[in-house]
Amino acid sequence: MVTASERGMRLGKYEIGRTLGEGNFGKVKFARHVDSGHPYAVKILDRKRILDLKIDDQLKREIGTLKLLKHPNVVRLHEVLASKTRIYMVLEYVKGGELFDKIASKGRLPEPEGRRLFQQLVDAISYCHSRGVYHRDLKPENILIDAHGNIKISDFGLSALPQDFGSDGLLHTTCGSPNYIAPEVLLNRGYDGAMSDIWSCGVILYVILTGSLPFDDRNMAVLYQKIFKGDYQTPKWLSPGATNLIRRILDPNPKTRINVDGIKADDWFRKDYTPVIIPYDDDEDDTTFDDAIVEDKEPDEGDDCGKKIPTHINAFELIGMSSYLDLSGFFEKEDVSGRKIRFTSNYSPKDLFRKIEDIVTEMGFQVQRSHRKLKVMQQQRGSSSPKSSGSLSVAAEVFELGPSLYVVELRKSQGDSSLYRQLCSKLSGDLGACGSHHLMKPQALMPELNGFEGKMSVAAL
Ligand code: ISQ
Repeated sequence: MVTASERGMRLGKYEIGRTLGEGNFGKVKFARHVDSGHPYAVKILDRKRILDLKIDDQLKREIGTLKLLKHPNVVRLHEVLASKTRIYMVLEYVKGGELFDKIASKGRLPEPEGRRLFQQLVDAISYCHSRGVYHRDLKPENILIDAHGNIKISDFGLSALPQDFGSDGLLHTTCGSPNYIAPEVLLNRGYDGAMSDIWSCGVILYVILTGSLPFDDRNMAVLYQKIFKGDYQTPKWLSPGATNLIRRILDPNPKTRINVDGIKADDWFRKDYTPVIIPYDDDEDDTTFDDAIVEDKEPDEGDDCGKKIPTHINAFELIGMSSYLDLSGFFEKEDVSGRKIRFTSNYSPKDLFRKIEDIVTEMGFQVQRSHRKLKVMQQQRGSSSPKSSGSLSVAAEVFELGPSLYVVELRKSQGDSSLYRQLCSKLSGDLGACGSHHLMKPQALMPELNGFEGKMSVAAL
């Protein structure tokens, strides 16, 4: 439904309509080009948040790469616009909805239909990987179905933004829904983006063909164990070809896991396979890709209205002009997964909570301890008024994966995202498992140690 505030909102040459979804990094709204009448989807990013995370350069690079991705099974980025406060990614509009909804309503797909979609998925990731772009958050919600029943992958490249490449050149991450995440990603010790995307494709193939998740459990520790072990069941009725390919993909060891070329050579995969032909790129779109500054007349963006900004300034030059940093709300609406950080640790839960207390104290917070709670406060420099305070409330949960291997999950329930981010990097840096241990051999979980939970409140006054 189009709400009153959205109706008639203009963004340059686009009329903005209803909200299509809320994914990682922001809301996506329907838009129509006023001259051509062509439909688009517009992803709205908050510029302050991007600055605060110091990912403006990275976003610039990602967008530069995303503009070059032109594959029939990847949602196309048409144009990037910016206002004073926001960045707008004008994307191809995909009409059919999410693959997730299709499976949820119709159940598993017949094998030939599932194979056709999987072939498109593999074609798309193979194309993006060959251009150095990794998805890292592949799941049915990111896979849209167009009006012809073909897949279109959204959010390619974007989920890598808030994380860093470590000094080992591998991606390091901590977020995301675990069901689709490769074991090496959950272990957060650096991973190959291509191989972890392949794992997610294997989970998706399983979901498409069976209608259920290969790895699932209400108990997070058990879920992690299953993922680390590659412990899943295949229904007896699934064809041997599909069973075999899924087994080769859901190999917990990324070094022995089948790669894209292996998948493309697989007999089950090759049945009725017509590789996608990439349309000839006449570069027509590139000439209109100049990042443009727009005035958006969204009612809640009064500060943008009425200001004439020259359209020839690159949107990212404008971002660079601002030095004001404010992380507030970065994860709140748009990046739900950003509220949650996971890392593995070799410290025991008791030591973890003690060390968390030590670290936040060292960071200048005052800690008040109560039953299963740490309340931490800090006097901000130059601030005496409670009005300028930031506060943070974080729940910390520790799951045992095996002897001396734990997953720490930090979840911000409310408060200052800048503080939260600082805290998360410090805690995961200081307490995270070092690369010296190997993937733990699965052990029986000790129920009394399983699923520790504590709460930590941090407030900067
Ligand atoms: C394109 N069309 C519809 C919905 C979308 C959601 C996210 C990204 C692109 C989209």
